[in-house]
Amino acid sequence: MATQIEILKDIFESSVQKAAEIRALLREKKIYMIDVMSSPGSGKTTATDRLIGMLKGSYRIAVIEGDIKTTKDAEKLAKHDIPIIQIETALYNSDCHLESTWIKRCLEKFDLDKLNLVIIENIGNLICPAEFELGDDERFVMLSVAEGEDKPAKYPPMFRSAKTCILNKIDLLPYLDYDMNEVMENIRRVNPDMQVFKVSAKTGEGFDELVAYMRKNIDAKIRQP
Ligand SMILES: Nc1nc2c(ncn2[C@@H]2O[C@H](COP(=O)(O)OP(=O)(O)O)[C@@H](O)[C@H]2O)c(=O)[nH]1
Ligand SMILES: [Mg+2]
Repeated sequence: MATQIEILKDIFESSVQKAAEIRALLREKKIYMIDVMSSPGSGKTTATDRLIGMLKGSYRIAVIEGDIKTTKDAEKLAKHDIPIIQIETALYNSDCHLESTWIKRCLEKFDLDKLNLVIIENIGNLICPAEFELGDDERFVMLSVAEGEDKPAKYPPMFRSAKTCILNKIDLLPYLDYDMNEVMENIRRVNPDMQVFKVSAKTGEGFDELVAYMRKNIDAKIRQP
């Protein structure tokens, strides 16, 4: 008799399953989780540093840092004296994205009863992190003006998968031939509902608006009866 060949239809199945478990856990514990994605160097760590500084008076925050190698980003945030776990994917085939199974392990290590906000800094790359559900409440895609206006058009899955775009490094605009209308048009074409915040993680410009928006979303989840 011929061997029955099975086709694995959903290679992301276990990852999606874990993400669903994470979502249920975070709902029960009333914790808001944000996944921050971008290409390397657009400013995720610098912005996370600033956001923690602005939010830690109101929320109990933990961070999950993803990189292929080093604990450099975790070290930059250590001054905040909050729980931080670094994932080095060099231990897992140098994967270019974070996976829900690892996020679940991190959440098991945190004391979840003492947290209400988890920020994940995903691996720097505009491609595969978009494909892997982590069970978060919201995805931020960060794009720095130094990367050019065309990235939303070139990497549509990333810009479609996130709800919010943080356009960073606007302090550099005087030194660049950057067309703000063009980038906004490229974003709108891929994701018409995307919320866009224009900021400088270096100077802090635009962060009051971003933080107000974040507070509204976080509070809507963690303060519900
Ligand atoms: N001029 C300027 N530089 C920035 C800004 N945000 C980050 N940087 C710099 O960009 C580089 C990469 O930032 P980092 O936060 O490490 O990016 P990540 O790789 O996305 O985490 C560092 O040298 C930062 O100091 C910004 O708003 N303006
Ligand atoms: Mg970083």
